[in-house]
Amino acid sequence: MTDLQTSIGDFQFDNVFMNASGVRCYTEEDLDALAQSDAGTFVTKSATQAKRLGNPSPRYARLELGSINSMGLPNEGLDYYLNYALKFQEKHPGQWIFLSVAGLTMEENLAMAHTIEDSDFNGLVEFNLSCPNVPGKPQTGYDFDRTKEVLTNLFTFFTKPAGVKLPPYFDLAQFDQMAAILNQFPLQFVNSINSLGNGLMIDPETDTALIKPKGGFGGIGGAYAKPIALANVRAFSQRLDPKIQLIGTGGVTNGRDAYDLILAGASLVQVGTLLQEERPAVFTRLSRELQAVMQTKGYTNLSDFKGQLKTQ
Ligand code: RRO
Repeated sequence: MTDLQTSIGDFQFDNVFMNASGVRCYTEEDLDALAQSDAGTFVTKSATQAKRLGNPSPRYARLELGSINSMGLPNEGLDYYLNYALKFQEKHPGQWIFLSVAGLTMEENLAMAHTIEDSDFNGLVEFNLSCPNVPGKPQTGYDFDRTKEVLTNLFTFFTKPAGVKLPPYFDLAQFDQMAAILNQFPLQFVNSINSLGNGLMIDPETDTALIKPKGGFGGIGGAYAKPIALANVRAFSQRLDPKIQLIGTGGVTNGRDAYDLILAGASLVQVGTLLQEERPAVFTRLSRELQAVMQTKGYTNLSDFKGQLKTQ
């Protein structure tokens, strides 16, 4: 048997795949479909305290090798996702999900963290420090001092298992600086990467930007992101305290892509653009393809190759 079981800290999952936050996880119906799929777990759409409608449409476009989006953090508000999670955990003891939160200010993040801390939620919390698409709001993850301040304030009171979703970095000094900060906090995981922020694509027929918000600027996902995601997962796995596990997100279009993220050090693999395009049945295909790659290598467990990238 080729086993895709994995874990983050004490949380065990039967399958290494899950959705990337934002993709098919907006409504209860979306979340139920993820729960019923072959994904090992799932994460809710990044929440703000209050419901948000997000940016004007068109705000997502399919591209030749991926996607561009500027959704602008549309979501039903934290209470909606927290209530869903509480109902889910009651119905499915022994299964754990992720709640994603993305406050527009530090105060909002801390307020949401208090709400979760005071609740009976027993899963993991992903603090999204990397939303690229809210006009006038720079990504926290690109401001190292601010990231440290947010985490310092958070961990004065937050005791539930938590991690951060990071933007892609492109300079080795950035990995050094960010890892040095993250290593100071009791994080269970780091999720790399969010979309490649502020790309631009143009419709050749009309010479018009493909999406409407922000003059056409939006986050790029899909195959375009693969080498950047691999490098970010690898760079953090080399720098983070081994207690902080990696979730690899970006550029998965087949089982081999997931295998590569695991080789680079990922303990869970998130699927964004491909899930948007292929719906939750994609987890069945990806699982089969990853198992096939493992079989050709003679591996039966993810631990047989996780983090074992060879270099020349
Ligand atoms: O909602 C979005 O526009 C969005 C978010 Br919060 C994010 O973290 N990443 C992304 O590509 N889009």
